[in-house]
Amino acid sequence: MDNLPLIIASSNEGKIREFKELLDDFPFNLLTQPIGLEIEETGNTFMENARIKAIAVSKETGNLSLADDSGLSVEALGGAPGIYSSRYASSDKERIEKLLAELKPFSNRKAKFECALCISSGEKILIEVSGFCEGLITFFPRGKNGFGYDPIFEVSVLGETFAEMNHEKKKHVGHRGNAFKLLKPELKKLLTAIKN
Ligand code: ITT
Repeated sequence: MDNLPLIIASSNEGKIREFKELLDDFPFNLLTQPIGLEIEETGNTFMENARIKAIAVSKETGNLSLADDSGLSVEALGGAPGIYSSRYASSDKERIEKLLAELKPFSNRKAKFECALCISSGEKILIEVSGFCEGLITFFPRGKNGFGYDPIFEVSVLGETFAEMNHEKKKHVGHRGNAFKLLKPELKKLLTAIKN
């Protein structure tokens, strides 16, 4: 049997690379969403936005789709940028500079990454799970790996930023990896149900 198409409902290269690594032991034909498809993220939570993206891409392509809505919530900023993490500024560099400037007056550097994953078939939600990672916002960017806010997010227990970790380590401790740990058993059940 040919591998089942699964459309990654994202245009973020960093996320897509992580998805491909996290799903490499599944028999999917991983494809990315149609270029130029604009989806308005009108939800009030990460999960609402993940559902909106998964449904839009599945309806557009006629295949199963997997969406991720994620972001960084900073305690001293009342949870900002949160669901606005991508819209906070127009490039990774500007987002990092803006966050460090806003956080300058605060000694509380606690922050949390969240990743909401949703798999849908058309409008039908098949699986949804969330993963988290707690940490601290550094005073300066550190490390060259990853994407987005990775250089300023230090995982408390390890003392390293996501950008200082190799892919394997980020996969192990990160919010997306933690969400995938919950997704995988559900995905196995889904594949068995589809085959039978
Ligand atoms: P898609 O909607 O097309 O997937 P996006 O980048 O707009 O791409 P989101 O709306 O979910 O995705 O915004 C998430 C933002 O949060 C993302 O742009 C990064 O700035 C940040 N982010 C999410 N996961 C991250 C990670 O693992 N490391 C660093 N930053 C991350």
